[in-house]
Amino acid sequence: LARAITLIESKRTDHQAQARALLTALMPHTGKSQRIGITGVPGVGKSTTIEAFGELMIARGHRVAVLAVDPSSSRSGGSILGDKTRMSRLSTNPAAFIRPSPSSGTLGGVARKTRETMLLCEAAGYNVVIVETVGVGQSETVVADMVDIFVALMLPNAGDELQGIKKGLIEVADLLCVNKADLDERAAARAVKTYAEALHILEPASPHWSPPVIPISGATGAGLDKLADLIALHAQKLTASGERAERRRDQQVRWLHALIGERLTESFRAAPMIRDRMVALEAAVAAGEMPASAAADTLMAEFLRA
Ligand SMILES: Nc1nc2c(ncn2[C@@H]2O[C@H](COP(=O)(O)OP(=O)(O)O)[C@@H](O)[C@H]2O)c(=O)[nH]1
Ligand SMILES: [Mg+2]
Repeated sequence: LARAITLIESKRTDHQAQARALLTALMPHTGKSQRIGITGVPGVGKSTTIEAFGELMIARGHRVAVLAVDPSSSRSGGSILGDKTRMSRLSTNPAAFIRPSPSSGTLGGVARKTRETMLLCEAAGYNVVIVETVGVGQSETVVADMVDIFVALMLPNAGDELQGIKKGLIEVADLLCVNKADLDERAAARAVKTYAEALHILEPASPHWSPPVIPISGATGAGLDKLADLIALHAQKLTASGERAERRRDQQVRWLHALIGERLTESFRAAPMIRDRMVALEAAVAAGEMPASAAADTLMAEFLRA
């Protein structure tokens, strides 16, 4: 599995061709896992919770893969997901597989590798795949679009935090967990209530599922059984209604279109006549001498002519 992933992450053209052939051959063996996305601000307890939750799922008889989509890795090389050493227990468990995100690349590139790694993990027999990401920038919508259920971890100080919550995060979450409930149970209960009310005014994405809000503690493990039960219930309901299959179909097609867009942009930027003209037209647009739309049309026309 690790070798196959290295192949997928490789930038060499021959490796990429091999990776494509491998993935194509493995397609019939993919798709049989429960795909779970987990997000939350740095420090909310994602790694701690995933480790305890992963152990619980293994105790329930599952094989668990943990992948990361880390938007910070693209530019600084630094990680906002933090050290992976926190999952030291899970990483030595033979029924677990842990893979940090590739250390370079755009968010789109990292997400592509993560999607393909997910398929490899499924083919290797992992029936629970957890994708961890931070709730900053675009990474949470990117991850929400590759999983069956998207779980957001929150801190118990909801009053302060609610102000800063991006509406987008709550809108894509299928399940909200108020973590660190062990620190102050009453504060956690208040936060659960606040989030439940905030969710109540939103139209649920599915007619068969209203996102629940529960208190948990990744540190003590409290609430994680409930979390596992709710995830199983979500899978059961949305599979029965056909929504899960539909969601996956839509995700695949959106992914296809994203890839096409990415490749077109790449070949556009790499085209020699574009590179030369781009500099001049960029300057003209920057100086306000030419409308951006006219510059784009000119470049596109040249690209298509070549
Ligand atoms: N008391 C308490 N501390 C926690 C809990 N979950 C995580 N922490 C602590 O919060 C800090 C950040 O946790 P971590 O899992 O690295 O957060 P991440 O950045 O979201 O991955 C660490 O010091 C953890 O030990 C919890 O449920 N209760
Ligand atoms: Mg972490």
